[in-house]
Amino acid sequence: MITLQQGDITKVKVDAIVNAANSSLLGGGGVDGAIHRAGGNAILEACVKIRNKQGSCKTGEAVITTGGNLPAKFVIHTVGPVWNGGNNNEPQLLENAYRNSLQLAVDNNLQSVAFPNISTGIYHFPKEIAADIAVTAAKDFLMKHPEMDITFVCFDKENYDLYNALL
Ligand code: AR6
Repeated sequence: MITLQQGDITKVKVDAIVNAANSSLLGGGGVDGAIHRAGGNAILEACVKIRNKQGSCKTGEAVITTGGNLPAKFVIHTVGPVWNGGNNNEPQLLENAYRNSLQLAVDNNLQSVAFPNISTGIYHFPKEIAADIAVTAAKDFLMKHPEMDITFVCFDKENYDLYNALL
């Protein structure tokens, strides 16, 4: 099942929300900043532990932490690509970010996952291409895992309208 809503992902009560993080995992602006602010220090502490163990999180990969004070139980931190013209594997890396986040949810026996529009803010990925990649990745994943509930949480109306047309 795929659900679409417009709003703030930090308010969404699902098993895991996905964070559009950077490879440092130490927080930043945009949705990353909002998630760390709303979820509290437990999330950052968990990120620091992961970094100490594995180093940074590569683009397209994902890690999981507690949701801290969020209504969501967990946060899956993934790193989308910075848009750099489109000939630097950006589409594949964005698809990897969605797919690896969903796989990590399944590996942790989670059923409901909410995504922001990864890479379409500070990382400047064109929204229309990104929406197509996100929806295609979600539909592909649901073929193998029909029990999953995937929600797209769009912050801005432009993204909401793009997803609405695709879904
Ligand atoms: N809920 C849902 N979506 C949000 C929220 C929110 N509270 N706040 C922003 N968005 P961005 P990126 C949307 O810039 O492009 C950070 O500094 C926003 O409108 O958060 O992947 C990281 O640390 C946009 O559609 O992430 C990285 O350094 C989408 O979330 C870098 O930004 C993603 O925008 C990652 O850049």
